Amino acid sequence: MKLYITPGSPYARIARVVVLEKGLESRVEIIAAQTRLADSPYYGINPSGRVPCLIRDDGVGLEESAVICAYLDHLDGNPAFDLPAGDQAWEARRLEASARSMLDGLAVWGREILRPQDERSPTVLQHEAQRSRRLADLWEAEIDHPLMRGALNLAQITLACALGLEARIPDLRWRPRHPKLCDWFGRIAARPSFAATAPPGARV
Ligand SMILES: N[C@@H](CCC(=O)N[C@@H](CS)C(=O)NCC(=O)O)C(=O)O
Repeated sequence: MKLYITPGSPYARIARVVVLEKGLESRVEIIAAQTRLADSPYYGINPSGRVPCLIRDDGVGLEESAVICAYLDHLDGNPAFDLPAGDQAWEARRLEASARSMLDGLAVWGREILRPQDERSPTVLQHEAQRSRRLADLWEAEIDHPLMRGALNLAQITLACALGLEARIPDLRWRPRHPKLCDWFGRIAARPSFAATAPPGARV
């Protein structure tokens, strides 16, 4: 299989973490795609131009980090990241959605600062900075949830990939006033799967 990524994409990082956590390195070739480039050859592989994209062994392409993670997780018939049973499934979904919400906002922010200075929208920058502050407060309160402290799951992976964007967004400063989140992030970032996939610029 081929997993198309960019080194700085937090969505691609989620899939790369799952590749490593599931020990799939020998089955999944990681390939850097040229995104956001006119006429990129990558558009012939994935017309949306987005990463991650997994090209399965049968040639079928899968988009969306959550879909790719579920596919990779089920390859060995022993999934590690399925939802827990009963009411806990709703808690897992709720936490994963909050983590993805933070990630989606930070991705918009990160994209905005890659634009030429005179094309950046101060309104967007301010909106996303404020959203990130509210969500860092939310996670400081939520990080002791048993699902965030127990076995690795997609809510944890997604949140860690979101917080890791501090390496790409200089004004993202979620650490001050969030000691529990700092401690949680420090531990998850030390896992080999996270250390190996840290975005360029990250302190590892
Ligand atoms: N919802 C998608 C988001 C993927 C996404 O937005 N990827 C960005 C990189 S962080 C991308 O490929 N952007 C290139 C483009 O927009 O052309 C997922 O979870 O995989």
